Amino acid sequence: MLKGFVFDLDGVITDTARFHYQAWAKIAKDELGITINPSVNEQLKGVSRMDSLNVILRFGNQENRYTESQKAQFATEKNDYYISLISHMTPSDILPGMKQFLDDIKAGGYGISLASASKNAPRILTGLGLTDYFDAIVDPATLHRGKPDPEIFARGAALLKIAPSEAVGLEDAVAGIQAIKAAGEFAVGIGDPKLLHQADLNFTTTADVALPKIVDAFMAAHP
Ligand code: G16
Ligand code: MG
Repeated sequence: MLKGFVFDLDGVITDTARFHYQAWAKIAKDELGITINPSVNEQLKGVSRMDSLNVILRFGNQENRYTESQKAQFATEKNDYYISLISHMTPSDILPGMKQFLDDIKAGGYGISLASASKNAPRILTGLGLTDYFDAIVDPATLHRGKPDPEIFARGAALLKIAPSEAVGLEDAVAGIQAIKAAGEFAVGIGDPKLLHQADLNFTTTADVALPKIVDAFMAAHP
């Protein structure tokens, strides 16, 4: 029986990727002398802060140039700038259709949790005015491994006190869909269906996401 929904944040509820990109582009240029491009940006989605920095250093062939404490300093600087960018977020930054979808699942009595790799997720939900919809938020600082490891989505269901087989996970990234499937949950992909072909059900954009379609597909998969 379907009992709850576990949400990714960036790319599903709001588009923070553009702010991550803006902040990383500035730090990369000013501090590392590396000019990043949109293809690097794709590799940062859903990836933790420190792993994102490592992706950028690898891209600039500077993998072993800095000490861990220097790297921590760059990551802090990026985060300070990122926080200044997201501080202006409002409910108008919710992706199309997602407020209505959250209202529908709340009205349906389902549990709702957040499985975001971002340590800034609670702050972002506050800006969007969505905090009260969430029964639980996974704290990414307590995780051992990032997506595609199932840990974050498994925790998202556990916090709702439901079994993975009773949960739907929503994701826009390939690694996220893999994490949902590995956790034993029903995967809803949002984005290019070719890219997200491992999902159990796909919507091309957030505006298309509809609760009845998810319930039907979930029930068909759990006869
Ligand atoms: C998000 C973004 C990633 C970011 C990560 C950590 O993941 O997609 O680009 O690096 O969070 O964010 P922070 O530096 O704020 O802790 P998700 O899981 O919401 O897609
Ligand atoms: Mg995402």
